[in-house]
Formats: sequence, C-alpha cells, structure tokens
Amino acid sequence: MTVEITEEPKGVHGMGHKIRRKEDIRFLLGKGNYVDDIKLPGMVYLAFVRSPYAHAKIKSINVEKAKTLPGVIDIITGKELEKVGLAWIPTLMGDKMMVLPTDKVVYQGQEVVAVIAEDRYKAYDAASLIEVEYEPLEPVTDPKKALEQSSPIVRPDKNTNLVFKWEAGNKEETDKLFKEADVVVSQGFYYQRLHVAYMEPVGSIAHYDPVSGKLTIWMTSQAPHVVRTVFSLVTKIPENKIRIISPDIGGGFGGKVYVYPGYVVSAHASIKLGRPVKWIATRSEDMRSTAFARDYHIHGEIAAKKDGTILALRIKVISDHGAFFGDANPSKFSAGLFSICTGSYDIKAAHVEVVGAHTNKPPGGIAYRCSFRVTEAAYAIERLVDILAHELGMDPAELRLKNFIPPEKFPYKSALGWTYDSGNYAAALKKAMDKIGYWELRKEQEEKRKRGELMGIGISSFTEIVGAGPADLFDIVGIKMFESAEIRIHPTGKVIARFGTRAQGQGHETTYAQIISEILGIPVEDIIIEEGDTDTCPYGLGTYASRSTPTAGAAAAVSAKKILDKAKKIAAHLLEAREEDIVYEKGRFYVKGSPDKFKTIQDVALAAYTNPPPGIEAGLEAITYYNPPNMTFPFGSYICVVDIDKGTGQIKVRKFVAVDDCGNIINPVIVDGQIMGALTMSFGTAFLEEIRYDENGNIYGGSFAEYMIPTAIETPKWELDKTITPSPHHPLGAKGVDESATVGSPAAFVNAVVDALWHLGVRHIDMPLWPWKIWQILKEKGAVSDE
Ligand code: MCN
Ligand code: CUN
Repeated sequence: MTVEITEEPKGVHGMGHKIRRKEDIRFLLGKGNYVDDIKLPGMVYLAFVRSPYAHAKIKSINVEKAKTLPGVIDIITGKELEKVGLAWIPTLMGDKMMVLPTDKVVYQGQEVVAVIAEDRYKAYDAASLIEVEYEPLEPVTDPKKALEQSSPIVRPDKNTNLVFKWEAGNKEETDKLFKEADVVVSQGFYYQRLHVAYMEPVGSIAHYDPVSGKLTIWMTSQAPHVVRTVFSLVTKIPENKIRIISPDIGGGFGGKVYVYPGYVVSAHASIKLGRPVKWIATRSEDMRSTAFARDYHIHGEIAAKKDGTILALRIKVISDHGAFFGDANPSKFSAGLFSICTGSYDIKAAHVEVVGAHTNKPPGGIAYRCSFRVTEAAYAIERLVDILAHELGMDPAELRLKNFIPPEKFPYKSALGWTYDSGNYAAALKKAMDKIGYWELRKEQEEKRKRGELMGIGISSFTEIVGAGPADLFDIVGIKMFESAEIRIHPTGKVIARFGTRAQGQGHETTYAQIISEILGIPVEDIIIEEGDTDTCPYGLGTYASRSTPTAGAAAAVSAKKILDKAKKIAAHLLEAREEDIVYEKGRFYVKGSPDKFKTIQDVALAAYTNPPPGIEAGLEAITYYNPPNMTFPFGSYICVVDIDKGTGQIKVRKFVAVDDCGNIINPVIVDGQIMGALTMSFGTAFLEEIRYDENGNIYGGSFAEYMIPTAIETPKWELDKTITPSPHHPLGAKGVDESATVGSPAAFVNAVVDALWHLGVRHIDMPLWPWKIWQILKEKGAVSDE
C-alpha cells in the first residue's frame, strides 16, 4: 500500500485529515533530541558489570584494580545502595526488584556493580577489571519446573517461585457446558519470549543540583510522571524537587514503561558526586536485561455444538515472569487483560486460570505492543476457533460469522466481565473477504492441493481492549486511571497544549493538534504540543495500552470544549449580542443571521487577555483530568495467504489484508502507519523472533546478529482497509489503534500456515515458524519434495 498524504500540516485540520506529521521534520533532518544526544557540562558516564551466571551467590567483589585506572571516579555496589535504601525498588506492577544485588544474582546479564568514569570507554574498561567471585547455584528456567516443590527458589526475598494465581469466569457453568458439548477442541500453545527491539536502547542522565536540591533526570520513559512519583517515594526527595524529562524517544512499544536499575544508580551517583551522570545501555546489554514480553504457556479448550455454535471456553496459563516484574498484587488484573480472551465471540461461559512463575531469566515484562496479555489472549482464541473450524470441517470464515457477537448486542457484557463498547465484527470480516477474494482463494487452494502444492489461508478476527482505563475497571496497581490535557491560548491566538502522555513515535504532536484544531478552528501550525516534562506538563499516567487517544485525546477534546464555552461568552460581548444568539463555526463566532460580521477565535483570544467582559476572568485556557467511563474495544479482521515451498519449508506470505476498526479516525495516515508498523513487528513474531535460554539460563544470542527483526524486504505488501464503528462513550467516537495489528495478526499468520498443512495431519506449530521447523514437519509427514 502506498501512503498518500494529501495535506501539508498547515491550516485548520480536524478529524480525518491526512496531514503530514509535524514532528517528522526534526527527525528527518536528524535534529531529534534523544537522551544520548544530551551533553551537560561536567558530565560523567556509568557502565555496569553484569552477571555471567543466571543464578549465583556473590562471594566477593574486588574493585582495587579498577579503582586505579585513570579516569575512574567511583564504583557503586549493592551494599552501598542498601545503606541508602535503594538496593531494591518497587516496580510499577506491584512487585519489587533489585537495583544492584547484595547476596546473589538471579539472571544472566543482571547489573552487579556500577562504575562511574570520565568517559564511557573508561567506564567499560574499568568494569572489565572488577573481579566478582561467584558461587554458581542451580538455576531454573522452565516455569513449570519452577513451580514444583523441589525447584531452586529464584528470589532471595521470597520462599516460593509462585508469583500469583489468578482466575476469572464461572467454572461451574463452563464445566457444565463442556460436558454438554458435541465437540471439544483442546490445544497447547507457547507464545515465545520476545524483546521489544526498539531503535533506541534505554538510558538516563541524572543531574543533581546541590544548591537547589533539585534532581533532574532525562530518561527514556513512556510514563515520566509515574516514574517521578516512584523516585520520590524511594529516595524521599520531595516530588517537586524531582523533574523527569522524557525527550524524544526512539520507540518504546511498552519496554520503556518500567524503572530500570540504570535510572536509579545514575540518580544515586549524581547526588553523591554532584555531577551529571549518563548511562546508556548498549544494544546487547539492552537485549539481555530489559523487560521481555510474552513467554506464555497456554492450554486452551473450546466447547461447541456440531453445527459450530461455540458454547464455552476454558484456558489455563503458566506465565514466565523471569526474576522480577511479576505482579504480586492480588488484584483482579494479575494476569493483565488476558480476560479479553473470549474475543469477538458470543460465548456463554468461560473460565481462565493464570499462574505466574519466577525463573532465572531477565524480568519478563508485561508490555510489548500490547501485552498486558491482550496479544496472548487474541492469539489463543483465534487459534482455537481456527482449529475448531478445521475439526468440524467448516470454513473458518463461516464459523466466525456464525459466532460473532451481533451488532445489536452492544454494549456487550462478555463472559469474563468486560463491557464491550461497540462493534460490528461481521462487517469487518466480510470487507476483508471481499477485498482479498476469499472464495476464489479457497478454490485456488483446492486445485493446488490436488497438485500437491501447499497453500494456506488464515483469518484472525480479533477484539482489542485499550485505553487504560476507567477507575473501577483498570485498577492494576491501585491507581484509578485518568489522563490529562491542558490547553493555553495566548493573546495572539497561538496555542501551547501539554499532556501527561509521552509519544515514542506515534505522532501525538500532530494528532493532538488536529483534535484542538477540529474543535477550536485554530490552524495546526499555531498549536504546539508538549509532552514528557514533569515540571511543565500536567500529571498523567503515560502512553501505553494504546491509551493516548481514548484518554488524553478525550481530555484534549473536553479542554477544547471548555475553552469554547468561555470563548462564546467573550464573543457575545464583542458582538454585543446574547450568548444564546451566537453561532459558532470552525473558529468563527457570529450572531445568528449575520455570518459576515464575525469574530475569530483569535479576536476572542486577544479580548480574553485585554478586554474580558465584566464578570469573566481574564485568560483563555483549560485543563482536564479525564476519567474514561470505559475502555475502548477496537477490532478488525485480518486475512493472510501463504505458499509453502515443499523443498525448503520456506513460507511466503503472498497476500495480507487488514481491515481495522478504531472508531472515528483523527489522522488516517498516522493510523495506517501504525498498523503497517505493527504488522511488520508481528511478522517478526510469527516467522523470525524468539529469545531463548539453555537450561543454565544462558541466553542464545542477545544481539541483532541472532535476533532477527524484519524489514520491508522480508515483509509483504500490507493491504489496509477500514470499517468505522465509533465508540459511544468517547467524546470524539475514537478508539485506540496502535496495538491492534500486533494483537490481531500473529494468529492470522499461524492460521494460514497450519491451514496449508492441516491435510497432512498438522494441528499446530509454535511460533516462530522458521523454515527448518516446517521442513522437519514436512519430512515427518513424508511431504518434502526433492525438486
Ligand atoms: N489515532 C488516530 N485515530 C484513532 C486512533 C489513533 O488518529 N482513532 C492516532 C493517535 O492520535 C496517535 C496514534 O494514532 O497519534 C496512536 O494512538 P493510540 O492508538 O491512542 O496509541 P498511543 O498514542 O497511546 O500509543 C501507544 C501505542 C503503544 S501502547 C505501543 S506499545 C506502541 C504504539 O503505540 N509503541 C510505539 N505504536 C508505536 N509507534 C512507534 N513509532 N513507536 C512506538 O514505541
Ligand atoms: Cu501494551 S505495550 Mo504499549 O502498552 O506501551
């Protein structure tokens, strides 16, 4: 698909306008400002010594040699942090984690000692001279084994590897329906461990000013305000003396929601030394130690009638959290949003059980576009439905159409407790089927099969859940979630708007400006959007879970409307009319019947500061902390066509159609870009990527030499389309979209490959679908061709 951009980012551009991204000019010119671009006078550099073992006792740490190296300024160990109460810190998911260990290491690549030196190279040189004596302990890397009585215990602060046990749904009712069912299909799936692989590794610069007592930290954070609060709580520095700045971020995708040891140690070092301290992870450090995603062992069962009516769903999961980042909070969301696993189907009863385990692996993060376990949930249900169709000999599209929640049932209460806001699933699937020529493809497949050729068609009709979230629903860490937007109109009609979210590439500077432009009729080039500075932006919870549009976008709309209400009063005064007689149209106010005699929003802004009407405060600004009444539930239908080479097992994705529905769209070009990006990422998930460990917890790979992320060369041409089903509770009718394709597409790829091989007796293959895996299966089934 070619991206057509019709409009420059100039003029009044509201909802649905395909304007160029305002932020791209600085990125294209190489003028972005990332953490590593920032250089402060007197700045020093921090590097870590990391553990070669997955599980080992630290017997001694000898820093003498390193200390003598010229340029070395300080060496910090866990014992030193312990004295200031910073050896452990709370994570944002209700768990706590080691900053630097005092007794033992719990995964390979873990930070052990920090070295501060005059430059980065000296810091790494000194790190290599530090001698740490370890006594290896037996590691556990398999979460099932970790949960056994006899397993070594990962954490020094716990006496079990069990992170949590969580269940949802009605077990009795579900079991009853399973007994009554004509068919029960069950299947195990392993959703492999992945790394986010953003372009910019994580890093920070901490700058403590001993005179004012203010600590400023530039960091790669998707949620700067939340980090500020955590820092204040753990350091006891008053929150108004901490300033977190997230400058430009080279991708986050969920991996930059967390607080990493480097952030904390750089802050401690800056306070201690009175100098700015920079820490930037190298690519391989980042790929070995930052938050990982997925690593979900799923066992799913689906019960149905002979005619294909789905009755019930039963899923059991073991989730591998690695050493930290397990959600110890026994809230109803320990398993994130896995309870969206009933997907797009009208299922009477469901029961899910998730058990979390600690292993001697790096922290198993929860988020990666998106996994607050939504990706795993969509994958599980879309694979199960496909297997059911094949078992019943029904067409997978027809089985889906038969079981979709019908449009008239919205708002729909799912068996696991969510109230879906709006949806029209059949419309999206039918559109995708038409666009790809579904029935012709099925015919082609039949003919090819007769000739012994392998072709498969895979569908995924997913439902997403985004917009974290309403107070009573999304109570992950005991925070009632909201989001903020502050809009200030200056006397000349120019605008600065500030938000609690933080884009990492999603185009907020453009789309937030479009929302304001839509409501206030101010040209987008007159609107500056700022995010990511806790000193200037209103408190907010950050950008993840595709929540910016559902929450901050809504907050912007509400703030703009508040301003409009005031502007109307001022306009009435200027036009010497009653407020009720004022008509407003895109940036202009006039008295009913006389559209030629108008005042612009800019006239009103000037008057607001120079000549406010009696009884009205000067100024033209508004701030909103928006409490969303519900999550939003974007959805879509994806269809993938693959051809498999019988000689090599090579899979070619011949065609891929994605029909998405995210309600009303603010900027279609940005939305399409997001979908294409996410499809490309998921192509990597389905066919290329996996982070693996041996039984001793040694990582296989851990760099881009082994961890293959796809480029435009490997990926097919993505063909996109839309249906539009507005969210009834969002002020603009918009839903989030950013993660739809990573949630929805992995099942489409795998369904297509399994569809090509089903007649050979293949029911499932775990991702990544490497050619050698396929080749081996073909060989087992006697289907390899020598040609
Ligand atoms: N949008 C729109 N109309 C809609 C919905 C969204 O025009 N109906 C626009 C928005 O205005 C915004 C963009 O699309 O500019 C994404 O909006 P939204 O879906 O609300 O998601 P967020 O802005 O909250 O972004 C977060 C999301 C997440 S959680 C991950 S993970 C991810 C993703 O964004 N990480 C990304 N996309 C990414 N893209 C880039 N380049 N880099 C990342 O790190
Ligand atoms: Cu779910 S990964 Mo994104 O939420 O930052």
